[in-house]
Amino acid sequence: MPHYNQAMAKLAILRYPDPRLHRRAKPVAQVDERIRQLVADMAQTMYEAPGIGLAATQVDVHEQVIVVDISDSRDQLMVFINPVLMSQSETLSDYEEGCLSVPGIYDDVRRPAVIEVSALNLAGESFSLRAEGLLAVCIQHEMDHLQGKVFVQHLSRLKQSRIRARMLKQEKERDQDHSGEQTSLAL
Ligand code: K2U
Ligand code: ZN
Repeated sequence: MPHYNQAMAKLAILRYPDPRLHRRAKPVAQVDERIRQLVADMAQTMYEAPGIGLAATQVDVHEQVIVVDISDSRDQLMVFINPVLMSQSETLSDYEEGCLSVPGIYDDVRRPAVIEVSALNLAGESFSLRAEGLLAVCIQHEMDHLQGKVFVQHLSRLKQSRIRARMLKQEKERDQDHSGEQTSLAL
């Protein structure tokens, strides 16, 4: 877990089909204290979910910030600010993806196997990275989020409608449980 001098907060993750997940994120104008605090909060949220990636869109912040950590030791945080896909291989690969905004849903998505991405780091410096394997999948999955795209949109229309129905049912059950708790607390 990286060390930051400000208190960190666990942020609420938007659930599909929340329309805010489909907003396009704006470029970060200045890598300042506010962005460093956002990254700290996103990293904590990702580690606690647990997940191996998180995009600012998922925590209802519509700026181009992504955090990734695919390490087993969970202490190799990668930060991508204003990421740009510079190249992608013709070779495609399938990976069974999940998403913290679509809990319980996993399905195969085909993406370019090797990518090159340029971004700013937390110091505001530009860097480029060649990625393959799970790292390439994760970065592309998170960059989709910044474009307002959720991985289920790579699936068939039929699957999307079934997933949407299941997510809405899950949310209704959660709301009922929650209102039940509130009622019992009020008694
Ligand atoms: O919701 C998110 O964006 C976090 C995603 C990142 C991800 C999705 C698919 C493939 C790779 C990364 C995941 O929910 S993090 C959970 C997870 C953990 C290990 C492997 C795959 C997914
Ligand atoms: Zn996701």
